[in-house]
Amino acid sequence: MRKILLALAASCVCGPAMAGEVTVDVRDQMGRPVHDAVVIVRPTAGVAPGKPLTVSWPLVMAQQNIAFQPYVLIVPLGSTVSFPNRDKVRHHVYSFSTAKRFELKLYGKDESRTVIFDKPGVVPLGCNIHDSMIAFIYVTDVPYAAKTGADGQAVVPDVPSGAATLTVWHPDLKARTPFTRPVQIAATALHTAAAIELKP
Ligand SMILES: [Cu+2]
Repeated sequence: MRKILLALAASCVCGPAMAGEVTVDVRDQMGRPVHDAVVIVRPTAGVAPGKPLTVSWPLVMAQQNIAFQPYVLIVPLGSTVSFPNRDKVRHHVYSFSTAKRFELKLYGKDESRTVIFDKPGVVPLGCNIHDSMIAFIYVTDVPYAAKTGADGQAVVPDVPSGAATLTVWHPDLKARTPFTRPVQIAATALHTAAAIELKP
C-alpha cells in the first residue's frame, strides 16, 4: 500500500502548471530513423505569458571543415545567434529567406558575427564561396522544441497538459508544409511516433 502511494505521489505533478514530457520517434517512409528533424509541440491554449523562450543548446552556427555546424539549429524567436569561423579559409554566409534575409561578408579564422532572428520560420543558410555549405536555422515562437538525434528520437520536456499540435519539419521533407498532428498532453509522459516522407 505504501509503495502504491509513493508511486502515485511521484507521478502526480500537482497544481495548475501540470506538464508532461513528449517523446517523438520520427521515421521516414522506409521506417528508418530520421535525424535532424525539428519537433515542436504547440499548446492549443497558447504559451503562458512570461514563459521564457529558451533552449538547452548553444545558439551557435559555426563554420568548421568547410561545413556549417550543426546542420539544423533550433533557436527561439528573438535569439542572437553567433557565426564563428573556425576554418583557415574565409566564409561569406547568407540567407535569402523571408524569415531572415542577411549577409555576413567574407570573414576569416577565429572571427565571428552575430545575427538576430526576429521572425519565426525556416532560414536556409549558404556560403557564397563554398556551394556545398548548407544548413538550416529553425526559428520557433514556442518554447517546446527539440531536434531528433541519430536514433530519430526527440524529447520535449515540460509541455503543459491539454490539447496541442505536434509539428515535425525536416530539410528533406517532400511536402511543402510540415507534418502536423493533434496530440493530447497529460501530466504523464507521452511517447508517440511521426512518419514523414522525405525526398529520395
Ligand atoms: Cu564558405
